Parts: sequence; structure tokens; C-alpha cells
Amino acid sequence: MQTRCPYCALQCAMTLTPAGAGAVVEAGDGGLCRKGWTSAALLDSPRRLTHPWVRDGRHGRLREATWDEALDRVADGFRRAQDSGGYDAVGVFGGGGLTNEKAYLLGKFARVALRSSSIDYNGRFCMSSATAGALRAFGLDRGMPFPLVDLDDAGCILLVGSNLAETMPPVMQRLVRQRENGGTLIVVDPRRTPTADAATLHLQVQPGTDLALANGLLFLAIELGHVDEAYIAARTTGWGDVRRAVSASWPAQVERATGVSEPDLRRAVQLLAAADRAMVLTARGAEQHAHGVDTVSAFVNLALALGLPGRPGAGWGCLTGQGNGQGGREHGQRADQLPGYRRLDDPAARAHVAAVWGIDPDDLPAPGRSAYELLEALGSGGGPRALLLMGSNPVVSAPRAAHVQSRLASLDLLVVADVVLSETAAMADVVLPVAQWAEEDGTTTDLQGRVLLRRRALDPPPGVRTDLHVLAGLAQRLGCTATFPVEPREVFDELRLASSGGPADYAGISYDRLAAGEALHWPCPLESSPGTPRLFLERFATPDGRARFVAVSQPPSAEPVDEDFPLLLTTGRVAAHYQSGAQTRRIDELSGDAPAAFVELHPFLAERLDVADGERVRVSTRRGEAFVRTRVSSDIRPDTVFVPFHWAGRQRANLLTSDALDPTSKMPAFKVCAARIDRLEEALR
Ligand SMILES: Nc1nc2c(c(=O)[nH]1)N[C@H]1C(S)=C(S)[C@@H](COP(=O)(O)OP(=O)(O)OC[C@H]3O[C@@H](n4cnc5c(=O)[nH]c(N)nc54)[C@H](O)[C@@H]3O)O[C@H]1N2
Ligand SMILES: Nc1nc2c(c(=O)[nH]1)N[C@H]1C(S)=C(S)[C@@H](COP(=O)(O)OP(=O)(O)OC[C@H]3O[C@@H](n4cnc5c(=O)[nH]c(N)nc54)[C@H](O)[C@@H]3O)O[C@H]1N2
Ligand code: SF4
Ligand SMILES: [Mo]
Repeated sequence: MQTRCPYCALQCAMTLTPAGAGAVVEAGDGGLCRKGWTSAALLDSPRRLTHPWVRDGRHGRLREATWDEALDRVADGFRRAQDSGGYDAVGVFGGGGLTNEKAYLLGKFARVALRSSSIDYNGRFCMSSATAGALRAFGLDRGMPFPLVDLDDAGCILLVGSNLAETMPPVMQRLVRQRENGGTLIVVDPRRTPTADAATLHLQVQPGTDLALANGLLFLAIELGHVDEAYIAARTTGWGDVRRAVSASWPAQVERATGVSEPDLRRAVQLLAAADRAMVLTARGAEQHAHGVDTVSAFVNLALALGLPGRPGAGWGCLTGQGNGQGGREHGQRADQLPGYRRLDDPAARAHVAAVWGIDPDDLPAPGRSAYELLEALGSGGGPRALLLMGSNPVVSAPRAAHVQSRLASLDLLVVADVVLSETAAMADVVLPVAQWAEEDGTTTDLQGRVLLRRRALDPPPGVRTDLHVLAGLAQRLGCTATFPVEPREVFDELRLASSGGPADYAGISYDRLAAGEALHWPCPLESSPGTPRLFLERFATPDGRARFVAVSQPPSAEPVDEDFPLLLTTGRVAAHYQSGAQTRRIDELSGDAPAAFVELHPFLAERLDVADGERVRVSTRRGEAFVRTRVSSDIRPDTVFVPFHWAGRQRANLLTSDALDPTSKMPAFKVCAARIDRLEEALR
């Protein structure tokens, strides 16, 4: 059966053939990375959950339970929390890996069955800065407003804070083709990653200074006469302010701020300007900062000044990360959102969605707290006393994780629906075992805005239920009379109605069209419409149709280095593991390849600290400490260290990270904070 990989936003095609209790994977045309190849190993793994668990009392052990007992316990707990604390006393936390159907129904569950405003999801930790940057520039957020195939013919690609050779390996084939077609690639990363290795030019920026870099590139583009004045006049507003804002970003000053040399800055601008069709793509390295939205704006400004967005084959885009990172941010699991990318504070949107849901618009709650703010407020923090968590593992992946863990521990009731006993599920009072990707139908929307059908290839094992069944079972126990269908196709048809007329309009997309192999990118308002692979060709989605320049400047560092914490810590990914590692650490082939976290540091720094390659050290920040082995490499800047975040316990990168949030997107500053490294003898002294 043809299906799609469960992991990242590339959603690679694969064929699954049942074999024994599991399945054999074959790659589709685009190929698979090693996570995709090994993904079926978790389907018949003894490490997956196959029956519900409940905990007796606060400190009891988890024990096996029936579904009825588990769901009754959840419904009772939710009712009790709301009786004493009001509707918002029950929270919901979702995930960008959930299908469109699940994300939609989870949002409906929170707003209709619980009437709670307390819902948000882990996508906040992922693309929310790009989302906010795109909305303010273009009036619409579809990560890539053009199809992936456009990469093949791009004359120049400026890739900022993406290591796609390890995070989306099949895309590298496109970059090879782009090179063969005469294109150039500029990679901005504090590390010489395999992606940077493939570049024409690598700008080894100091973490957190991409905004200054973008303004510096724009300064040079102006100075060297590469600005597209005709495009600016015809298609944009706000250029004068931006031009003034970058007038002090002269190269020597930018070199000091970013660590990128003046000749490299000039070369980058020349490569961009020489290309017929250039593209600026940002990813988490640029976006996961306390000024991530402004950083995105700075790169959008550069793209606009060069006349790129809305021209075929060119533009600005964000490389969305999670399996359904695009669709998951459109259908209502965000605190401020209704399906179809509608706003919860917009009366017309409330009226439309309330009509689809058969409720009074006045019964819809107001917007709630963002992901970290929600986690931070749990339990004794004055927020929800009970939480339903579906599709995330914040004990490992949330910033300042020890603090988040203590908040989760202070809840009266934590309910986790998962496929494995993640670190967060292990803390829960009720654990609900759910079906995996290949065991249920569903749609995802990939990083280019294309809606894809993921087919059910196998039966789920007895004892597990789908997420849709879980929500339906709880809604019914809570006495909710609104519809909670359990058939994915029915949920999708309801989502189509709810999204109809909204910015992310799915009304014309059907299971039948998708099953017939149609390539449909939203918006797709009618069954007769072909979808929209390329946005903004005629006009942007702003009221006047013009893209908006936004003047931004590099803020001082949220956490400057000092004598106690003299190093810049950044975090990210390795090729073998996915996110919190809950799934991939349970796949032997992957955990064999990459068994533990590490701290990557430059030989100069290793020498100064007197640590050897492979030595166990303590990495600490103002939040806490982690214990990992060193990996000495001249691929990283000497002032910067890197720790991947896929591991749990005392190897957790997020014991170290800061909870400084971007004021607009509420994105945490995962990508830079001040740190120190100590040898163990000193650490233990
Ligand atoms: N193997 C693997 N693939 C994945 C995932 C995974 O967990 N594992 N997750 C998926 C998801 S959800 C996402 S969001 C994507 C993420 O995909 P990427 O954005 O490619 O991943 P990261 O490793 O988080 O960050 C990319 C790079 O940013 C660099 N960086 C760090 N700080 C800075 C900075 O201040 N400026 C700049 N310019 N660069 C910086 C890091 O050195 C790193 O090489 O990957 C998706 N694919
Ligand atoms: N330090 C640091 N921290 C980071 C980042 C970073 O770069 N650095 N990146 C951030 C980013 S970009 C992201 S996206 C987050 C991701 O971090 P998490 O939200 O923790 O992501 P996952 O590990 O994908 O968690 C998904 C959980 O849901 C389960 N699951 C999978 N599919 C389903 C399903 O269909 N239904 C249910 N009920 N459960 C399912 C999995 O088993 C797993 O336990 O981490 C963020 N945290
Ligand atoms: S690149 Fe992403 S979607 Fe493709 S196989 Fe790897 S993890 Fe799966
Ligand atoms: Mo992500």
C-alpha cells in the first residue's frame, strides 16, 4: 500500500507491504532517508504501547487498565478540574506531527467539548517565527509559497540556518541538480555541516546574529546597485523605512557583529544578484531566537529588495519541519486560531466555524496562552489543573525542560496519548495507546503546501485505538452532543466545510481527488479548482495586494556571554534521530548509529579547556547542567558549542536552554544561550 513517512515535512512517499506482524518498506521516487527506511520497525516493536495504563494516587505505579476505565478516569478528572477551576482548568497540548484530521478534531474538542481556551501545540517551538514573519510581510503563511521542484532551477539559493543534508536528506538531490544547472548555494550556519560542505559559499555566522547579517547584505545590495526599484514600486510598501534602517549596516560593522568577513559578505551579494532566479530559505537556525520574527523579516526584506517574492522560480520560503507542520498550523490547535487559518478573535470567523460546529459563536472561548506560556502556567502555576497531551514529548523538547517537568508534575491529572511510553507519558496519570501512521488513513500538508493522503496499510494491533477514537470517546463521556466522527474521511469533509472561505481553504480537496493522485496545493476552494502551487504571482494576500517591508534591527543578545558562561551554546539535530527521540531511540538501527548526545566543540576550545575528544564533561547554563561526551571538530566556530536535543535524562540539551521568548511568535530561544563546559573532576569538586 502506498503511504507516507511518519516523520518530517517532506512526507516522502513509500510503499508498505505487510510482513508478519510488521511491514517491509520500499521507497517512492524521491527516495527516503534512514529514518524513513527504518520507520516500520516501530510498528511491531515490543516497545510500543498496546493497552492503556492508569496510575493509582499521585505516587502510585502505572498499571494496566481497560479503555473504559481509562477514559472514565479522564472524563471524571476533567469534570472535577472544571467544576472547581472553570472551563480553562483543562488544557490541551497538540503536535505538528498529527494529521490534519487529528489537529482539526483536537481544536474542536478543546473549544466545543471542553469550552477551554487553554490549547496550543509544539509547532510554536518549530515554525512560529516564520509564520509570523510571513503573515506580516505577505498576509498569508504557507511555508514555501512555491513548489519544491522550483529549487532545481534556482540560480542562487541562500539557505539560512538549515542543515537539510541531515534534516531533509532527499532535498540534497535537488541541490545537486541545481548545481548542475549552473546554480549557486550559500549556507549560513555556525557549523560547517554536510549542507555547508556542499555550498558555493559558507558564511559561518555567530549564533543569534543572522538579523545583522541580513541587514548587512541588504546594505551592500543597495550600495552595489542590485535593488529592483521597479518591483519595489509596483509590488511593495515600506521600503523607505527599511532603507533607512539598514543605512548603518556597513560591512566592517557587520563583520564585527556576525563574524562573517567583508569579502564574504560582498561575494554573497554578488552571487544573489547575478542569479536570474534567486531564493532565500530560512529554517530553525535563523528562526529559533528571541528575535526570530524580526530575523525572518530581515531576510524577507532582502528578498523583496531583490524583487524575488511572487516571481516564478524565485522568492522567500521557510523550510517547515514537522510531518504535518504546515497543516498542523492551519486547523485550530493554535491558541489563537480556528480551522482554515482563521483567527479566533475575528467575529466573522467565529460565526462561520460555530455554524459548522452547530454551536453559538458566543460559546467559543477567547484566544489562550502560547505553548511555553501554557506549560509554564500548568498546575501550581495558576493555569490548567488537568492536561491532555497528544503528539508531543515536552519533557525532552520544551525549553527549560526541568521547569516544565515540575509544572507537569504539579498537575492533578496528566493524560498522554502516544504510541510509546515517552518521557512525558511516563509521568502521566493516564496513558492512552494509539495507532501509528501506517495503521490509519489521514492527510498531511507538506512543506510546499501540498495536501497528501497517507493510507492505512496495516491493521492496528488489538488494544490500541486511534486518536480520533480517543477524542470521540472523551467528548461523549463529557456529554458533548457535537459530532466527533472517527472515520478520517468524515473528519476531513467537515474540515473542508470549516476551512471554506478561509485563508487555508481546503474545500475543493477531497479524499477521492487525492487518491487519484492529484497534486493539490491549498488554497483550493472548489472541486473544480486545480489548487495553487505558486502563490503571490499577481498580488500578495494583504489588503492592498502589496508585500510589506518591515524595518528591523539586531537587538542586543538576550543572554550575553560573561566570565561564568563564556561560550555560545546552540542546539539542533543529527541525521539518525527525530525530535525528542521518543520514536527513533526505540529503533535499534538508529540508536546503534547514534547512541548518545554529545557536545561539539572546536579543537582550540578543547585545548583551552584541556578536554580530550570523547571525554565526558558537564555543560552548564543559568538553567541547569547536562552531562555528555565531547566531540572535537574544526567544523564549528571556536566560540560556539553544539548539543543535539534528541536524548533524555541528564543528556538533555533542554536542561540548558533558555525560556526567553520572541515577543510576537512566542518562539523560545533554542538556538543561543550562554554556557560553560567543565571537566568532570572540576564539576564534581
Ligand atoms: N534527522 C532529523 N531530521 C529532521 C528532524 C529531526 O529531529 N531529525 N526534525 C524535523 C523538524 S520538526 C524540523 S523543525 C527540521 C529542522 O531542520 P533544520 O533547521 O535544518 O535543523 P536544526 O539542526 O535544528 O538547525 C539547523 C542548523 O542551524 C544551525 N544554527 C544554530 N544556531 C544558528 C544561528 O544562530 N544561525 C544560523 N544561521 N544557524 C544556526 C545549526 O548549526 C544547524 O546546523 O528538521 C526536520 N527533519
Ligand atoms: N533544544 C532544542 N529543543 C527543541 C528544538 C531544537 O532545535 N533545540 N526544536 C524544536 C522543534 S523544531 C520541534 S518540532 C519540537 C518537537 O518536539 P516534540 O514535540 O517533543 O516532538 P516529537 O518527538 O516528534 O514528539 C512527538 C510525540 O508524539 C508521539 N506521536 C507520534 N505520532 C503520534 C500520533 O499520531 N498521535 C499521538 N497521540 N502521538 C504521536 C511520539 O511517539 C512522540 O512521543 O522540539 C523543539 N525542541
Ligand atoms: S526525509 Fe523526512 S519524510 Fe523523507 S524519509 Fe526522511 S524523515 Fe521521512
Ligand atoms: Mo520542528
